[in-house]
Amino acid sequence: MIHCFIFDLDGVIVDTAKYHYLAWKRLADSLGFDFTEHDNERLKGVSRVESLKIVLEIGGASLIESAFEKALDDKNQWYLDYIRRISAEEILPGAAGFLEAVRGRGIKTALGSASKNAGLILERIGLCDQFDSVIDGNSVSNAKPDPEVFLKAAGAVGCAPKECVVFEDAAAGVQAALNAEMLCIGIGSPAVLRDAHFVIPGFAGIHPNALMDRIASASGRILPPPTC
Ligand code: B16
Ligand code: MG
Repeated sequence: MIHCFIFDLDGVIVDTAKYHYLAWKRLADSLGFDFTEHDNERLKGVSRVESLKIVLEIGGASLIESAFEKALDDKNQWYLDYIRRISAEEILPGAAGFLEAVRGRGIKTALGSASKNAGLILERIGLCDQFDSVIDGNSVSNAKPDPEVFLKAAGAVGCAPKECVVFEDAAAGVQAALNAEMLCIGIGSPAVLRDAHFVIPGFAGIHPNALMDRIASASGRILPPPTC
């Protein structure tokens, strides 16, 4: 039986990938190589440190430890310049209504994000009170695809992994959910999220009651009838 929905943040609740891209591109420009939107796809769901390693690999560059730390800090400051200005307008279509409907149905909601800026983002878009628990990049030692973030999110709301469904937009996040032995619904392209139990394009027009039927057939478990 499903008691908790765990949501990734970037790419599921809010479209911040474009700001990550602009900040990483600025860093790549400063280091003298190109960084494309296509390259940026590889960074989705990946921690900040792992992202920088990928960016450097793309540019065929390397940095000594102090320069590596400075690059991480510069990128984050540039990213924060964008994030401090975002508002509820950047919530992805249908996400706010979906969260409300889920909570109205008595299902717990948790955030499971790799971002260390998740708290600020939730505050800026006004969704802090829509999550029973927030686990982010500050609360974990192991980045996705490690299951730590989702296991902690489940534990924080008192649910077992098999009682949770994860919503993820990134391949690394889907793997983290599967590693946590949770059912995973991909948000985005089935070609990218081929390991998810099933994929939806987003939350626009989606009601949790309709999803429960698909979750039941995906998991092979019998779920109780909707209560609302
Ligand atoms: P930060 P998610 C992830 O968030 C992003 O998808 C990924 O691109 C980013 O590198 C990572 O957070 C770390 O973010 O630099 O803000 O700590 O998708 O797991 O919500
Ligand atoms: Mg994401």
